[in-house]
Amino acid sequence: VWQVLLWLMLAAQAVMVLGLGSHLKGKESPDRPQHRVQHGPCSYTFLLPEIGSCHASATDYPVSNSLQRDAPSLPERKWPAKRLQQLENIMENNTLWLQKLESYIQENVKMEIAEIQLHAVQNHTTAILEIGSSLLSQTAEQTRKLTEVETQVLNQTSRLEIQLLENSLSTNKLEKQLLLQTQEINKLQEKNSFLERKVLDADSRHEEALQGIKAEKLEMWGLLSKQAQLIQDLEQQLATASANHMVLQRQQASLLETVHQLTGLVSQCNQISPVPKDEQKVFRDCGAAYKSGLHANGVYTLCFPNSTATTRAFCDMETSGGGWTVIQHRKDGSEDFHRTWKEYKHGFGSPSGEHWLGNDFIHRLTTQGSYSLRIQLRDWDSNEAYSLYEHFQLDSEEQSYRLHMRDYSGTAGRTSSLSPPGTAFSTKDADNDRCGCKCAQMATGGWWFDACGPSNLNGIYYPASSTTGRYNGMKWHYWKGPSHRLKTTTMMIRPADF
Ligand SMILES: [Ca+2]
Repeated sequence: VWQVLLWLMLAAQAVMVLGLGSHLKGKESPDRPQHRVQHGPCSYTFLLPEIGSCHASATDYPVSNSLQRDAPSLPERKWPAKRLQQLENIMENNTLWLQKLESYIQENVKMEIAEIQLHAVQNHTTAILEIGSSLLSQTAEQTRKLTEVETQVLNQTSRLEIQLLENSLSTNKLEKQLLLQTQEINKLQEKNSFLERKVLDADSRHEEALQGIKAEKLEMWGLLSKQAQLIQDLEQQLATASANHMVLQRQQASLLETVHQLTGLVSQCNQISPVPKDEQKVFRDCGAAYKSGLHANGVYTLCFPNSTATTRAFCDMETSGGGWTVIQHRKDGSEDFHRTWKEYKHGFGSPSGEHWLGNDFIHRLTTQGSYSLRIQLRDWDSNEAYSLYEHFQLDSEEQSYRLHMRDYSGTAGRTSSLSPPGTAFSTKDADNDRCGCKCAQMATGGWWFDACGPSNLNGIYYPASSTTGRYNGMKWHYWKGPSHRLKTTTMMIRPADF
């Protein structure tokens, strides 16, 4: 483009050189002739010089203007022929020059277009190359990323494989453990069945034991009810005991007086009577003495069965046909009956007064034959009553002088007041009763205490002045109640077939 412009400028300069004078003059005239060249979108306009106003000759102003042909024709007379020829030559030269210029411009334009096209192609190629390179770089990036991903996947795969291996190993271990567990479970099941059998056995045994325990429980209930009754009695006795303390003291004084009187009587007896001849004989029992013709009450000498040993006993030869060997007698409370086992075994007191003949002798006598027992009672109002047992027997000392009696009758209660058959003898130092307590210590004296039973003729001797009964007093329950006061008691035995 710049070259084309350069060429145009050169052409303009040439025109100016050709007709400067007329050119200046032509400016002032708008009707001056023009020449237009069209080349594609570009158009070139050339102004042609005016020769008419020029006074100088054509030779003086040599102008090379090829456009003269196109200029308006001037009157031929003003132009000399020579000059015209010159102008024509110049015009031809200019025309040639312009043609050259035109072709040159065309060539240049072509080159320019080719260059532009080349440039565009280059730009395009560059852009494509850039796009290609960017695509390449993107591809490389993608490839790199893919490689990374592949590496990660490979790592993961190897990790998973390792885990799989570990898992299979642990599975093997677990299988082994499972096997062991199964074996142990089998063993345990065997043990369990064995234990179950044992438990069943134990259950049956327990059931039996339970039955036994239930029976014992029932017995215990019976005992408990008895105990409750006794406890009630005891409470009553305790309440009265304190109230009667003063009374006891008075009784002691009166007793002392009685003892003095008795001492006087004994001394009188010693002075009066030596023992009768008949009484010096030895009998098996009072029944034998009676049958030998001795019918007087008194103290007789009796021999132990199958022995040379003797003892002395009071014989009642009057009551109910006589022949009774007195084994217990109380009448005034002069004798202490709260004695030991040994004392009850051998006997104590005086045969003519208050007396206990002795368990040993009673046992021997009642086991070598069949004997009856009669219990004679009198209260402070002189009421009398008796209890009779057709059959009476005492076991040995080894068997705690157990009581055996049957065929009860009498007036001292419709029910027997003795403890049930089989009851053992107890003293303050020998507890053989059926009570958790010690009846012999609570009720005092030696007796066949059950738990503790409805009778005790060896309890404390309470005189008439005592207002209420006491649990530890002499007692024959089914005659007139547990607290009815007794004045005299006699227990005596006789052969059943007397
Ligand atoms: Ca006891």
